[in-house]
Amino acid sequence: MANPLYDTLFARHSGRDTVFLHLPDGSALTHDSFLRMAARFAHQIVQFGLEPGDRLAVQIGKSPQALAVYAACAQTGVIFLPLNTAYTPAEVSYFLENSGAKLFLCDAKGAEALAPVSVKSGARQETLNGDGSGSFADAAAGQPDEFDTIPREKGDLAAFLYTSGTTGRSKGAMLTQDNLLSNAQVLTDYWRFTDQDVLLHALPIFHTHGLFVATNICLISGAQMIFYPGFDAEQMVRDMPRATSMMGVPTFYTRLLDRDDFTADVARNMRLFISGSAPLLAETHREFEARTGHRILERYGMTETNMNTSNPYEGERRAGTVGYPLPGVELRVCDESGAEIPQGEIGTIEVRGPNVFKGYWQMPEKTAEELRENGFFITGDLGLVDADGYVTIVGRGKDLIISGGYNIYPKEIELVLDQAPGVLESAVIGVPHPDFGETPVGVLARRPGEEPDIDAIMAEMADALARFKHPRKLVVVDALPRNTMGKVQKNVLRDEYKGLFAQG
Ligand code: MCA
Ligand code: AMP
Repeated sequence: MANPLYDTLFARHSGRDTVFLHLPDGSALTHDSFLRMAARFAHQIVQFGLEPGDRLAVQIGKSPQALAVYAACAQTGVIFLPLNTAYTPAEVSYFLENSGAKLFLCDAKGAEALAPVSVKSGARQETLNGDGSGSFADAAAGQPDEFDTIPREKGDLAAFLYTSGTTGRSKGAMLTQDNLLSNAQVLTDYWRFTDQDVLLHALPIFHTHGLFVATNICLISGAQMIFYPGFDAEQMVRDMPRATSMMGVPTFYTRLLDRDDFTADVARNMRLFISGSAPLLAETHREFEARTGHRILERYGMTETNMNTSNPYEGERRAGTVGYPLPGVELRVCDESGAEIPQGEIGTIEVRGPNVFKGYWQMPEKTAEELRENGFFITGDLGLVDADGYVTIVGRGKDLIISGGYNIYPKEIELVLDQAPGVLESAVIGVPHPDFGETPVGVLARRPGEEPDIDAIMAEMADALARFKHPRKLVVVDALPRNTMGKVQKNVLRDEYKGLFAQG
């Protein structure tokens, strides 16, 4: 094939008048119209001087146009780099500079604040808004609606997704065409997606779950998507009778269950509910089955690996587990040295397969720390494999908080808190939250004789970090608990503050 990613996901639909997206205004977009838009974008990208291997960063609202930029990148061999729309200009600045993006597409609303950031990084900035308008769309409007696909190999890079780290510095995970394709193909078969499916798509498309899992599967199978700008439980309940499947983070499921109008009848045409990105409580699994008769299928993945495990489609979907390693994915549980430990015991999960990324962009040392020479990737998740082969994740070796499916690395917040006047040091912990699963709480040790100004700290936070990363509470104490080695005991703090957001 000339360009495996473009040919497999997109070119197969060329000339087809079948529906690809159902949009919130009631209209539908066909595969062919979508591909013609993508071809115009591809011409424009090339006209702006981008070549295969260059990076195109986007921080834009969820729209068919945003997906068309992804398709245009595949067709031109340009590396697609989507960014969370919640990131502040300070955060975006790092991603543009680190990736060396040549072109940056943003929403007109944020364009002024982002302009200095683009200038500093050397990226050309153009706008593309959630409604499809903007300088990029205007420029592309006059371009031809067919584009000669640029040949690529399956080992060529297709996308960068940035993932934060325990040091607080984000790393660009380099994903090849084959990383994306091999996984999407396996998942399409494993979860039995066909062109008869209609997927409720309410996830963001700047992360693995909404883009490389949900969207790629629909493209491979020819399934339709009911494409929402974001998650709204009321809309989901309204549209569910005309859908067959849904993918979501656990918050989607708890929010649906909070509604009395979410009933078995509403879910009557659904064949599959999939959950991932964060642990689904066994209790949510049971409540969902009692309400709808459906057993949620939970799976486990990472930005660096796409999906690793899944509960079975036909067999028992076991609550509290993430199922079996997917076909082609090897999974082992190891001690710190990388030696495999006996079945049933808890250790670090490592995975190997065609899904595993190529490494972190321009960070060979970080890559070497997490990707073994033998190809196994050290996930940082703690888990075990039971006698039946089901994988259970029991915790995280890495200091990570997952809030509503978004990853928050405490170090990033601690770096902001530690600089605040009156703060000697800080520790950020994740505590249970009824809506988001977990949420960050900042514990500040005051400098003797001084008092931190919480409002000023939160104002500083607003400039530095995306809203979803902000601690929901800051607590001031005299000193942080430490063990005999002098290390801050986050487990003691987690225990002390675990009831802060308890329900009822
Ligand atoms: C929004 N807010 C959040 C979150 N989302 N705060 C903490 N955690 C969040 N996840 C902020 C908003 O800015 C707002 O701030 C306030 O919380 C309430 O917003 P609300 O309207 O309730 O939120 P929402 O817009 O309804 O969003 C909640 C959501 C969304 C639907 C759960 O966060 C979401 O779509 N999450 C999915 C993330 C995802 O796709 N993860 C996959 C990553 P204010 O106080 O200003 O009002 S891929 C991955 O993890 C791997 C590979 C995998 O396995 O899939
Ligand atoms: P990300 O860095 O956004 O790719 O997040 C990946 C992390 O999300 C994994 O390393 C896990 O800690 C977590 N994760 C994903 N799916 C699940 C799941 N089904 N259960 C528990 N944790 C999960």
